[in-house]
Amino acid sequence: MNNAKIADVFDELADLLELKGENPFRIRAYRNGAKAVRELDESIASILADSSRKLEDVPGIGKTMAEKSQVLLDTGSLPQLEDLREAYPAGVLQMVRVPGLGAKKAAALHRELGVETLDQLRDACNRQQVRKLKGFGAKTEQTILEGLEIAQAANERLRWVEADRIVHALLEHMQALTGLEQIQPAGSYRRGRETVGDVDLLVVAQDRTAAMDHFEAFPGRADTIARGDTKVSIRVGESFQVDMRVVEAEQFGAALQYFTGSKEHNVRLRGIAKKRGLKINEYGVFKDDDEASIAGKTEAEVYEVLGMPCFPPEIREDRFEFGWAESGTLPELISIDQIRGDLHMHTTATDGQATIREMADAAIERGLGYIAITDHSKRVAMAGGLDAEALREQWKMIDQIRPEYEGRLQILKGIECDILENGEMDLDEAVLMEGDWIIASVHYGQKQSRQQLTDRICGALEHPAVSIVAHPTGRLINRRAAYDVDIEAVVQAAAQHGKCLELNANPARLDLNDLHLMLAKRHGVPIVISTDAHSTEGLDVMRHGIQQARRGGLTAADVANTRAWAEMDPRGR
Ligand code: DGT
Ligand code: CA
Ligand code: CA
Ligand code: ZN
Repeated sequence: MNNAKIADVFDELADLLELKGENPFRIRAYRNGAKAVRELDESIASILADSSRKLEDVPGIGKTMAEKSQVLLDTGSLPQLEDLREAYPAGVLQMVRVPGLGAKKAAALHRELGVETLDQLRDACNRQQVRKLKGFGAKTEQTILEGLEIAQAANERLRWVEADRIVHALLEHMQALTGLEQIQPAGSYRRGRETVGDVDLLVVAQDRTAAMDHFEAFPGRADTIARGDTKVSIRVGESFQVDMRVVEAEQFGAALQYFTGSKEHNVRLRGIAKKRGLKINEYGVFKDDDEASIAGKTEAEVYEVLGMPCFPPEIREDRFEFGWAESGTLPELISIDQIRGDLHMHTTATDGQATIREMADAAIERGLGYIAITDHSKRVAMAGGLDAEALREQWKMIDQIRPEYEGRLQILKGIECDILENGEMDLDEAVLMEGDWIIASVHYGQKQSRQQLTDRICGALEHPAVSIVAHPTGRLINRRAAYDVDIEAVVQAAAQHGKCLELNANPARLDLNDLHLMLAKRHGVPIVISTDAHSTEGLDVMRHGIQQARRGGLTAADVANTRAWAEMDPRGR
């Protein structure tokens, strides 16, 4: 039993006693004890082993706590803890830590509804059982559901958007800290990777201990993994880790550069520094035999003294960025305000939740100048896909709606037409040619051979009516691998036939990926970043697509929907 484990036991005891409704003073004594033990700079075991010293003399550790520590060291457990664990299953304890819940509410849910796991809790919320309890309401139910999402935030690597939710909750929590001067997430999160292994937070604060304490008080914290002088690691949800480092203001830029990484980028940078007779680490840039750093306050100055541009975090992977810097060709990466239209979205005509007008209004609110309505074709029967007749009906409706949006938004007639298993398009060329923007996509037969899939997609790109292929590899991040397709052949076919390829901005898709995007750029194939929205809020995922495009090194010139519709209209009308 080391200090950290003993501290965890005290914290758990405090939580369990709170569930039981114990005297708040006793509960606080355990919490203070946990904190004292965790921050001790020598081990409890060695103090107890020293007959000339008494553990209860350590501030924050009373007589009871000292005795329990002895029992813990001797036996590895506490009878009282075992009893309480029987009374309150682990799931109930997890409930206490769900943001928005706390001990009182968790105990009530356990007592009144017999809820014992987080899954059961979610069920109870969804069946609207929770709002019936005294002291709970529909709003609490909603808060709990949101809290559950954070608390249960998957194991392993999270999709970027899931890490983003945690980061936002954390940033909001940390804003309440008095004396907070700077806070910035670094690591793979800042680089915008598709998935994030853990979050690395950097903080400048007037009071380091207070900052660390406040961080540990994050309601989403499941437990503390480690706490040192300047760094705390906590677990959020099942197994997601967040590291927070408190750094000096003068070193903030150096720390930000270092902890943003990537590791490979840093290794290269260290080599560059060395050639200039400099040393770089998380504390600053140093002249070999000099003590004071010559840069470190801001990231920009760190790069500047190395003769490097301040690379956008999304490209710090040691792929092309150093070459670009050397030749002075670092691209001006695309930004979201350059996007002028969204060319992939669904409506109530198939599996979308909003009407054409609702989507149009939402698009205007988001500053777009044109949208394409692209519902599913008939092969996607599950979603009520459209046949030629239904599609022409929808297009007639668009003709009627257009005048209302004159001068504000162009509404284009589109379809997301399936590429059938045999390679044919789901709808006839005649009807497809009447549309403005025809998306082709694979939804069925994803298990086909590489040759079949490649032929299907390249065939679609050759089809005279088709403008673009959507989510070209079909992967779902953390869920489903890409289907087996020769992406190089697809890019070449797009180039040959003058067609676009989609970067689907849905954070679960981000398809094409960064490497594919670079490939497309090299072949001069225009990328269209689309939301594939199924609701008005679905239009907001554009930012994820932009982040992915930046990781692929794309500029506004590489992305077709940064242009006015008239300039990219495949039919030229
Ligand atoms: P992740 O968490 O697996 O998604 O990826 P990162 O990139 O966030 O990696 P992480 O959390 O292990 O470390 C954060 C940053 O710290 C990393 O991007 C670069 C820096 N770093 C970590 N270990 C090393 C190292 O051994 N050498 C150098 N130069 N930098 C390192
Ligand atoms: Ca990380
Ligand atoms: Ca880390
Ligand atoms: Zn779609």
